[in-house]
Amino acid sequence: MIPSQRDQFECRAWWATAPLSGAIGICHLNGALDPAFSALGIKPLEVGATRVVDIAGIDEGVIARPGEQSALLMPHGGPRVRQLISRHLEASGLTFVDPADSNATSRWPEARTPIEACMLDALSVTESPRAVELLLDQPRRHRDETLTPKHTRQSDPRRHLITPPLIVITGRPNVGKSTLLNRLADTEVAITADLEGTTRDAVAARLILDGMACDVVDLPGLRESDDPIERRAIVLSSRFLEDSDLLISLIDHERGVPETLKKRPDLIVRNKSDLGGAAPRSTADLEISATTGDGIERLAVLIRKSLVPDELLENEAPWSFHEELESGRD
Ligand SMILES: Nc1nc2c(ncn2[C@@H]2O[C@H](COP(=O)(O)OP(=O)(O)OP(=O)(O)O)[C@@H](O)[C@H]2O)c(=O)[nH]1
Ligand SMILES: [Mg+2]
Repeated sequence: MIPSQRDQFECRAWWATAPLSGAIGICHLNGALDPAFSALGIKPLEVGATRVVDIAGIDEGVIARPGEQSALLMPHGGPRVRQLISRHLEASGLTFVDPADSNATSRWPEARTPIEACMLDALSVTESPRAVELLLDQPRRHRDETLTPKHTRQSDPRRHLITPPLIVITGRPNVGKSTLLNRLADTEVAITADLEGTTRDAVAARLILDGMACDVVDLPGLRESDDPIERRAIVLSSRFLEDSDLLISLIDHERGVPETLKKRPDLIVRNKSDLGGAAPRSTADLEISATTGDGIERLAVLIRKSLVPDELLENEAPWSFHEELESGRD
């Protein structure tokens, strides 16, 4: 994109990250950078350079300058730091823009084509390692006129590589749902106990499963209960069932899928393989032991394949991964 005369002198800024405590924030600066650097008390930075800097006495962070007119300021991402930096920059004459009101090309002036701008947009939000190579290859694929997209953005399961899919684990009490979530997360995110009704409320964690970022939710066990709070928690958790992109019905070595399950599961996984047991194996797609870890890697692969099949990852056709590619602006 050739910047207009106005763009060359004006510096615009926007936050590419949500205001979450503890995270790193990314603030894009685009336009004439020297006034912005001096407002922040940062010494001029060459194109391609990255430096740790004091940001106007507000925070310490990193600044990177990928292009003549673009820089990325990376302080701590908490709401207070972000607010102070925004105010400071606005007081120095910078304009903050809402990314939703601008198009990818103006957000990424260093991109050589609109498709590259869309790719940079997608790369800035995806948490899935599997998306990276695919996205980097899209400018080539979109240039090749012999290839045509096979899906729209919304119908393409590869969208799950950009927006983490919701994976819900449901099942009877005590089958090991929380133990499985902890095993997948490789840390204790949910309380487990040999006691029915241990999980009273849905517990969620964002995990990378076979290279794909997913939000995995562990629900309270489905059972009749006299406790009004537990009954309410079970009703509330049913909305996760409705919204799930992938529903896992976890069964154990003794009992099968509960008849009360409101939505047909995408996967039936039989837990506690270390205990043998009487429950039929033939109904399950996979056997695992959440305690020993047996079958957990196979489960991660099965989840990813169920959501984004191998043939789509290997498919050479261009990917409509960005809404601007469909609204005809490319
Ligand atoms: N032997 C064996 N025990 C397991 C396995 N997975 C879970 N358990 C045990 O089963 C019991 C129940 O596990 P939880 O993870 O709390 O079960 P849950 O399905 O979350 O139960 P609720 O929250 O009550 O619905 C605990 O004592 C676990 O240690 C497994 O693969 N093998
Ligand atoms: Mg539980």
